[in-house]
Amino acid sequence: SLEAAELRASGELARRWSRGKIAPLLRVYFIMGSADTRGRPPADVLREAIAGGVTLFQFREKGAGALTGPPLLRLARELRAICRASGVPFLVDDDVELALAVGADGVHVGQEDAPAAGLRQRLGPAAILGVSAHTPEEARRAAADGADYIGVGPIYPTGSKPDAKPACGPGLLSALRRYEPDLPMAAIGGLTAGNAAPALAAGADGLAVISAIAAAENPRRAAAELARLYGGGR
Ligand code: 3NM
Repeated sequence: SLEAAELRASGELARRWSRGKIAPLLRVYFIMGSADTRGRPPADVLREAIAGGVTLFQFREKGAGALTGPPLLRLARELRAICRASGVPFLVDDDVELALAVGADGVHVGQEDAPAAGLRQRLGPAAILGVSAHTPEEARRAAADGADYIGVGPIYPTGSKPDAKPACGPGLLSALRRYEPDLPMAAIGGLTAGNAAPALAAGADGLAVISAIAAAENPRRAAAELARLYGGGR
């Protein structure tokens, strides 16, 4: 119908506008839950990481011992407040209810989570919506469903996600970049400041990391080293 076509067209326009804003946010994309910090308070690690140059944060509370119920909500609120105070957008992995409850800036979902099209509808046009994608078809559908960016990985083997697929190497990034020249892409999986250059050369706009920052001796320095890959830094 004409109405559907118009809606699609305006969605396309909104996405194109947001692309210029989204790609820079992906540069130092820090993902963390309470299991990732080697026993240190997540709030402390997040503050240090932000001081080092994190550009986007995702709260991802997963795995054995993951918080639930009121402690989960309490931690999400605490981390959300830290991000708000420093102007770093706050995303929630997978849990849309939690994202809505704490006023998150957006959500990231995998292929096995809630479909992106319905999420865009639920979260509204201003939300940042990320979708994991591993094939050109998944990338195309994510873009059509209103994703602001895709997460592509694992680039290298990762110890942070037990059910991760086999490592794909930076080559998948260049393949997807050919299919989706304008779609912001975050590389993820086993990335560190020392091994991430090929992912950026292959067309990633940014680097999503858990352990490189959350498990680092010095999370501030670790984030700064990632930020320095883009020149300048802070
Ligand atoms: N998603 P680290 S890999 C959360 O391939 C996540 O989609 C992945 O942690 C994917 O930086 C991954 O410690 C874990 O390897 C990333």
